[in-house]
Amino acid sequence: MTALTIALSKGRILDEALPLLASAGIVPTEDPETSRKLFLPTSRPRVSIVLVRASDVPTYVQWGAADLGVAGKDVLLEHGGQGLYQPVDLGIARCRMSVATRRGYDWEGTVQRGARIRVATKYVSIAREHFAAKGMHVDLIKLYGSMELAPLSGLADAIVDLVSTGNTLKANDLVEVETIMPITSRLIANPAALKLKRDAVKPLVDALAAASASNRAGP
Ligand code: PRT
Ligand code: MG
Repeated sequence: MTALTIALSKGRILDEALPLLASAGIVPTEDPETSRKLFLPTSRPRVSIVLVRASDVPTYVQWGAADLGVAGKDVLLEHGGQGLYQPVDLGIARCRMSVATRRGYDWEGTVQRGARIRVATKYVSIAREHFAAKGMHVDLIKLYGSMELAPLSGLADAIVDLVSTGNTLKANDLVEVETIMPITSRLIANPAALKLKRDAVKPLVDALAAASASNRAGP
């Protein structure tokens, strides 16, 4: 049987992907959260899981170091998606990409006046495209974390960040002023693996599509 490698990231994607993989008959033989191994064997003899940073998952799959992976739409849009198939929206790790400002900031007025503003974000491509489509002039400031700090410290007028419960924004006295897009995580596949390892990959893709069907249907 063909060997298969699946790239995942620890945290919410792993938590929500494991039940889907389990229904496809793939269960890690060690606890991924506590194991120090980066390659985890599974209940299927030739299938293993490799744990990498969330933003590195598309890179592993693009170069064929992993055959399949699970990555957020945010990560895929920033990566560009070159050399990747995205056969299934798994409907997991659901959140939204939003614009937020300090409470009390006159966002509507700023947009109407067409004022030039500073926006801090880790998601520069998504932000650039969003504001260009609105015809807004923005200076984008690239950050790697703690975006909430930017409006509070005066670094930027607004941020573009992921929001799920909204608790992080609320705790920092920030408000969501625009929703850019809903975000879920997708199954991604290396095109060559999809062809050359079709007998192993196709049933797994189909099983994951079936297991995630109720996620996509929504509540
Ligand atoms: O942490 P690391 O730098 O290694 O990578 P990462 O942050 O990309 O990984 P991880 O595991 O945090 O996120 C993986 C994927 O989960 C992301 O690419 C998203 O597609 C998805 N996801 C879903 C989220 C959230 N929900 C989310 N709430 N990713 C991040 N957040 C953060 C958000 O950035 C903000 O800081 O959680 C905070 C807001 O949460 P609420 O609930 O307070 O609104
Ligand atoms: Mg994180």
